[in-house]
Amino acid sequence: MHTEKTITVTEPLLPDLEEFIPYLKKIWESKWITNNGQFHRQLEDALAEYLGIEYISVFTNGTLPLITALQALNITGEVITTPYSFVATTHALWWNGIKPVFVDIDPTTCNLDPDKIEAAITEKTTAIMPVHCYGMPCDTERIQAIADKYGLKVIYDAAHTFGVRINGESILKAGDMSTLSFHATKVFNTVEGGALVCHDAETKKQIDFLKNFGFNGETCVVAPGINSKMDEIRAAYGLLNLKQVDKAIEARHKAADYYRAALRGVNGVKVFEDVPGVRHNYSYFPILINAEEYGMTRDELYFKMRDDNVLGRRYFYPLISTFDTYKGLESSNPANLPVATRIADEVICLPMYYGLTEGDMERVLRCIVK
Ligand code: T4K
Repeated sequence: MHTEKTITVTEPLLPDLEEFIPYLKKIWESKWITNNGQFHRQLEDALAEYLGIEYISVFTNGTLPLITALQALNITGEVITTPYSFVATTHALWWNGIKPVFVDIDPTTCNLDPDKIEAAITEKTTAIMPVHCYGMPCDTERIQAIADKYGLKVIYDAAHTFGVRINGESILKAGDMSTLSFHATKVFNTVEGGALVCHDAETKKQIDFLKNFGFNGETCVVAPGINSKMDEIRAAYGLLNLKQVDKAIEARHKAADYYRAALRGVNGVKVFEDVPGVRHNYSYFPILINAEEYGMTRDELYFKMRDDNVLGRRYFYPLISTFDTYKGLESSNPANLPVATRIADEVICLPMYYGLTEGDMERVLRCIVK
């Protein structure tokens, strides 16, 4: 029987409860609890300022902004995307009747490999939907150059990328649009929540119509919209969490350094290093297990950790391309995706969150370092 507490892959960053009560009182007094209320508006302004961008629309989760971005940009036909992500990325295409075309990933970033994108473009391709996996930046310049050459839109699934900057600039400035997730398991959370980032006022207006059934005013519906508005309680919670997100990222940075110092020399274990010029957010801490060199497979280690009550997660195994809905697609053939297939078989994300102690990390490391 276990005597030590369970260490999960993450724990949510929670606002101070006492500080939250006055916000709830304001909501109760106003009786305005959703539909573009005061805290919803304040959260959009505060996020734009924090993230260093101009136009952001908050949503009720991180999946609906993906679906909405595809609608707002009229994307049809085929879209090039990565199989190495959470399944929501590809589901968003499917829900829009778009065919996903999977392209392999670069082993240094776990993101779409720009060298392999052009070969997958056909006359039906209308967009590229990359993911900044684990918050590691895609090669945005090369992806944009390919998009420009072929007249394609680029929508980044930036669900993992809250607060990531390259040479001081928000990564959310890349592409035509970027989406964020504010799920409980993310660096910044609003319990459930998300956002869609665009680059001009007219597009934001269109997105705001789309997230409110397409309504422009009381009686006019301008487009077949959906309901994905964030309510006032979660917007207020988000305002409070935003105040402590830098502190949380700093704590994650320290934890990442601690893990890396202990794991760098371990045979068969690969850690990912920081990229110069990038402000990382340490949203996940993936390691790769080379079974031959390490002397144990990833799954053997994963279950050994579970036996010690350390719940790492195999994000992102299995690959999206192996799920029933997608496995019949030509691009899902594992021969087309050798790097993604290998990394999905080697990855474990170690526990990583604000509040993770050195004692917790020592317990994690005891499972891995022999
Ligand atoms: N695009 C990408 C690239 C994404 O990664 C995601 C979501 C999306 C799009 C879609 O965004 P959302 O629509 O979800 O906003 C989690 C999350 O549910 C999901 O948001 C996330 N990516 C995905 C990578 O992971 P699970 O099924 O692994 O979560 P779960 O419930 O097993 O939780 C993991 C651990 O977190 C638990 O063992 C303990 C801890 N936890 C979790 C929750 C929910 C808590 O301590 N408290 C909690 O309330 O999917």
